[in-house]
Amino acid sequence: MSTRATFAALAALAAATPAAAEELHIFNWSDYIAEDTIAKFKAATGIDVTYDVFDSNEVLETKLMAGASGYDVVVPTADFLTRQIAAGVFQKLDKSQLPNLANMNPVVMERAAAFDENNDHAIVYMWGTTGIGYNVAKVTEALGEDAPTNSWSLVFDPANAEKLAGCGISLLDAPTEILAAAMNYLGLDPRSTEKADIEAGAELLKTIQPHVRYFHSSQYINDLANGDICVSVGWSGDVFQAQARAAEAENGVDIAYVIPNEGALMWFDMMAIPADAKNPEAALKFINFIMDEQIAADITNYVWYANANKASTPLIDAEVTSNPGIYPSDEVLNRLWTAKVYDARTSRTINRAWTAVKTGR
Ligand code: SPD
Repeated sequence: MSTRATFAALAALAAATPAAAEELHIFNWSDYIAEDTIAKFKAATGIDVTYDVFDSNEVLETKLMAGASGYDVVVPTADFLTRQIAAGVFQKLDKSQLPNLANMNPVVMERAAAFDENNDHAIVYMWGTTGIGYNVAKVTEALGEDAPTNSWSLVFDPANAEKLAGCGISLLDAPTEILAAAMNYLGLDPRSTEKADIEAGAELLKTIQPHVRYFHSSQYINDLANGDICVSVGWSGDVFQAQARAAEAENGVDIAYVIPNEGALMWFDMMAIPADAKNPEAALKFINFIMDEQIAADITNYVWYANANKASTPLIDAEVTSNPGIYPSDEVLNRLWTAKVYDARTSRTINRAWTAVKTGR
């Protein structure tokens, strides 16, 4: 074949071969998206998605700080995001590519802007609280009709924890959150960075540690739903998913979620694009897609976490919008605190204290 004929044959082959599909790599929390969201994104854009999950900010942060995570969109919680922005982990969002920003709730976005000035690097994905999920029948059986289900004393009072140990207590493996809840229970500022306060929280947790079945941040959904544990300090939507799974299984397990009277953490999970993302254009398309009012409503209806998309509110099921554990009343909102952004020294204190709690030493 002549050289000219070879080129012609190669050109014809190239024209016949479809271009490789664009790819997007996403790293999000487990149990945090509707079943069809990714398929709908692919149908709308033709972009192939690799979707991986995690259940710990610390795990995500370790990957991001090491660089070259391989992800185009990640979803850190706002207080972790602030530290990561300072470390240069994220690129600024090109807001001209995000027309659906008009759908977002300005009040929630403003709260999130406390962690990322002007919302320059990240958009709220979902938000929620860290409270207590419990098996109504088993808690009554262990503690009686007067069980203090509206109070952190349900788990943080060692006498109660001891009585609940048989049916199973789990705590999130989320040091910053559990230590803050313990400090709050002791009447200390849950946002305190004083070593003595953090250590006091740890001492309290050590008193209940022998009664804790495990520290884990995703296993409790199924375990609560199946009746394998009876009390979890967990994330709002995850507890409601446990409730829904039990109802679907018709196994007679009744799960409730409570934001304790003493107050609780309110947090925001944020979509952001790593500075070294390989496909920032597709990442922006994905973030814009999530801000579509129907897509945001579909996710909230599936995972039972509140979103920050005002336009989606009429599309959310009434049983979700009217649920005070998902959309708390103003009175309850006033009892919620937001996380402190810890400096490196405080983070070390927290990590040491947490290791001591988990090992009981
Ligand atoms: N299964 C989804 C859980 C999302 C939890 N986000 C983390 C909040 C941390 N404060």
